[in-house]
Amino acid sequence: MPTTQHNETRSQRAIRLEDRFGAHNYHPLPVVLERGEGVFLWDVEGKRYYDFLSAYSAVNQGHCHPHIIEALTNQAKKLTLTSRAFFNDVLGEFEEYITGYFGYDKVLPMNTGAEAVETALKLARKWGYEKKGIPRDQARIIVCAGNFHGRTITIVSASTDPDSRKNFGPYTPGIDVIPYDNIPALQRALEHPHVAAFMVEPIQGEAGVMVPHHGYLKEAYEACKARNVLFMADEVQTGIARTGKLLACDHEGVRPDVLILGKALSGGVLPLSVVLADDEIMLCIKPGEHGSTFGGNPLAGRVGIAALEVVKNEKLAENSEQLGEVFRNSMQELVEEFEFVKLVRGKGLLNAVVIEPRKDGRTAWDLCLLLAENGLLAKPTHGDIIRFAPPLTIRREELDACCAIIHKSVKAFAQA
Ligand code: IF1
Repeated sequence: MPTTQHNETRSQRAIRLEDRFGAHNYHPLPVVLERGEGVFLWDVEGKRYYDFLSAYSAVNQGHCHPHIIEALTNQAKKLTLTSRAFFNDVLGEFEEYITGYFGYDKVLPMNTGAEAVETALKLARKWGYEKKGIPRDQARIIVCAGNFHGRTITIVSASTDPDSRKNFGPYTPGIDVIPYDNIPALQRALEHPHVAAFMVEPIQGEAGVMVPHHGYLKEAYEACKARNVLFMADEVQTGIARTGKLLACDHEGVRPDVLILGKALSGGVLPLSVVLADDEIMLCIKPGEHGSTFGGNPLAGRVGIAALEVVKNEKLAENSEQLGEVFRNSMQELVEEFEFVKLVRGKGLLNAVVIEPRKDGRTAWDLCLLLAENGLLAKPTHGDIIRFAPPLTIRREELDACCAIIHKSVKAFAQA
């Protein structure tokens, strides 16, 4: 099978191979990357970019962070996987470290964010039947319109995004959808006696960095407590210092009953996700009732400890808070100067800019192509929203350079 064609670049070859041999479940920007270090990525032609997507907030600690890579390589030479059929010498250490770090009794380790979300849903239902006394198979879970919690059948059963759910039915029952950032709607949904949990993103990432009013999380938490319903926070994208606090819930002093983490829990080095909860909830799952082949493997355990150490040692939450302000102020100048730059919103270094499509049909996608040409990688979501989320290790002078690239690109986009 010929795998090279005459006078094609390395980028063209990589894109051709993916098109021919890979499923077409993504539409990437035409950039082929081969190396990452800190806030930088290099493509196969050697061009350097600032990474302003951070693999959807999985690389908060920067690409290939030396402390994390050292933990990975040291453990990889010793033992990578035992399965949970046996104990290993890392899992207990990781569990003690992460439960102390976030302040919960217990942790259930998984791999992807979706698996952690599914784990939380199963935990909520089990708790609902065995502790709250909900009649068998009658438990309900409340979610918000505009949510993104992953791509399993149950999770897309909760989705309001046609692309995520169309033609994947039949859908999982027992899910109630309410508007985001709407306490009266939540209170009405909580009147149902069989609600086990309310699962919510503290800031909706995929929906376009939708930041609810200050107090929403606290009011929602209290409404749930008044009805003996679990408040479950999906912090897969907003957690691990991304929004300027260790957790987005920390902005309102809310301690979720069930906390879901993923992505940057490993610094983007390998899949690692967890569910954290106290004994009354977590011990509803008994031996043999849930698990996964790779869940709790020693390699992920060492990487997870190292990744969380970096967050603390390098004060990533503080940096995210400070530089997020700088970034939004710089973007606000563009909002004031260009009518097609509608608004900037976000918290910490999770931000989005809304770009109105131009009369000639050019959209946020075309602006992202210009940004890439100018050395900055970002990708639009839902057509007109560009999410800007650099690694939290970014320095002030690097952020200033990136704001200059964005200003330059928007100006060129306006003139084209
Ligand atoms: C894709 C989106 C972001 C998440 C939250 C759970 C998960 C995610 C809040 C599931 C995952 C990823 C999935 C990835 C792109 C990215 C994404 F655009 F899809 F929606 F970040 F906004 N909860 N988000 O954001 O975690 O199973 O992926 O490890 O599917 O294209 P996962």
